[in-house]
Amino acid sequence: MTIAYIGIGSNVGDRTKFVRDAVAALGAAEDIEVEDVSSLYETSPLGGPPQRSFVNLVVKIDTAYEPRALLEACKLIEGRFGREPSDIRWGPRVVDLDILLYDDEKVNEPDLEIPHPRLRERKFALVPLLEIEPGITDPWEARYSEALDEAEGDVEFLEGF
Ligand code: PH2
Ligand code: MG
Ligand code: MG
Repeated sequence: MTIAYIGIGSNVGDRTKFVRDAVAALGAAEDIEVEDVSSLYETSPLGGPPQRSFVNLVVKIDTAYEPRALLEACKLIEGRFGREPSDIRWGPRVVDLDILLYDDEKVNEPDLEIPHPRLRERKFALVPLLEIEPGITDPWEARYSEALDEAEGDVEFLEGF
């Protein structure tokens, strides 16, 4: 089993219900155990067209899936929420599940990069990650807390999980 962190976001419809249901769907997957969940945050949209603010959170999981199988599990969950693979990049989405970290592994493939390549730049991912894991480092041992000052976006506490 391996510890991994998944970032979840929604900016369509009942955003808090969608992110909560996505956490439940992760936990229901055969080879995933949910270890911890951050609070829910309301966050300003980064990138893409003008769009509604997001609700974001981060989930810590323990998983028997290899990174590729974990990506497939995340995509399957997105599909069940009605998300189409062709949705506009960085556009509005019912639910988005992104692998942020997978133990201290590095993956560099066209459709799968771990650590998530924009994690250091995005407060909507960093703030919930650091809430559950204040001292967390990347695979090169650099602390994510040091990226917070220069990261982008506005993040407001919304409610506990
Ligand atoms: N996801 C994106 C692009 N921009 N902005 C916020 N605040 N939260 C997100 O989850 C988000 C985003 C691409 O997946
Ligand atoms: Mg995303
Ligand atoms: Mg995604």
